[in-house]
Amino acid sequence: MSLPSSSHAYGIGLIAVIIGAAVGVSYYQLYFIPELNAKPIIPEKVLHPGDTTTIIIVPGAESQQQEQNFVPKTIDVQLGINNLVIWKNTGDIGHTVTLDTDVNFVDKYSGKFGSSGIIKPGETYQFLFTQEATVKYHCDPHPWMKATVNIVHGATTS
Ligand SMILES: [Cu+2]
Repeated sequence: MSLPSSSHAYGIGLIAVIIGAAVGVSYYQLYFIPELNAKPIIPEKVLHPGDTTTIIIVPGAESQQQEQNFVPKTIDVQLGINNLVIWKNTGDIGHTVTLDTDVNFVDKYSGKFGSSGIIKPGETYQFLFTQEATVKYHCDPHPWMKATVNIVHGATTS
């Protein structure tokens, strides 16, 4: 009669192991994975760079005859150094900073790039870049206003 009772104990032990594994797997899927996805690991220097990069939207930027609109038109931004970029509209009419439609870019930390609407004269739009990318953008009302920001590794993040 000892055989049935020991196999019974074995059965309970096996069930306990299965339940334990199931609890472990669901904890991993429910809590651990979302936690990882929600908080990308970004160096402190990148989250709080010592410097900023300013891009000026100059007066007359809306003119197709004028070469200068976003100044500078192409710029390298270094992660951990000056990766907080500020667009300042110094012109007389509103403009936007809008991602080109053929560019697939979403910053893992800051999300979607681009001003939510018109940047009025005297106002600014800013974006914290946290990963390497080539971001081509334009102005929505004046699509001939085109520019590029290259986000590259900084000396302190390599
Ligand atoms: Cu414009």
